[in-house]
Amino acid sequence: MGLSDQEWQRVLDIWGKVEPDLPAHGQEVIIRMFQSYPETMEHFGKFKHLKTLDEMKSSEELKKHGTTVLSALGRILKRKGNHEAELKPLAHSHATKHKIPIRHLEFISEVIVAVIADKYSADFGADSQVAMRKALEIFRNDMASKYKEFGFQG
Ligand code: MNR
Repeated sequence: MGLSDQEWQRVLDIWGKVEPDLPAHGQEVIIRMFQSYPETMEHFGKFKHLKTLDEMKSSEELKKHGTTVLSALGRILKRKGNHEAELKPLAHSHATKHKIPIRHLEFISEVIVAVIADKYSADFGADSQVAMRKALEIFRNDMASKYKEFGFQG
């Protein structure tokens, strides 16, 4: 099921709040993902050595990666589901190179919603959260079907 125009509007409205502070939020998302779901760290040769929260917070490389992830996600959300061109290369690298299970995309989706809810509670009410979860679910479903085209069961 797709999102209504109103739901996409809610998604893009809250993204508009998140966007000016993308590096800080990206850093927070990656750190929370690593802390809440430690197995996600195993995909990252370049971050495996980070042991403590302080080490994670001090890593410019981690912050840069967080920015990369949220920038890509923002470009996808702005397509309002019409995201084939943006999704395909991402699905290709995550299926064939990084080998990221869909389960881990669920983890990061939960973390993204939680980080936005923490920082923008006044602007991220129940209806906006529902809309964002739906948008992230569509993203994951489309990643999953592309994964299969690339021969990765996810
Ligand atoms: C790289 C976006 C979720 C693991 C990248 C890159 C982008 C990206 C963009 C850089 C270009 C490339 O390699 O395609 C996303 C988006 C995600 C997401 C958007 C969901 C919202 C995850 C999850 C991971 C993971 C979940 C693991 C648990 C990786 C790894 C790399 C990478 C590993 C390569 C890092 C490096 O530079 O060595 Mn991703 N992601 N990603 N990603 N992602």
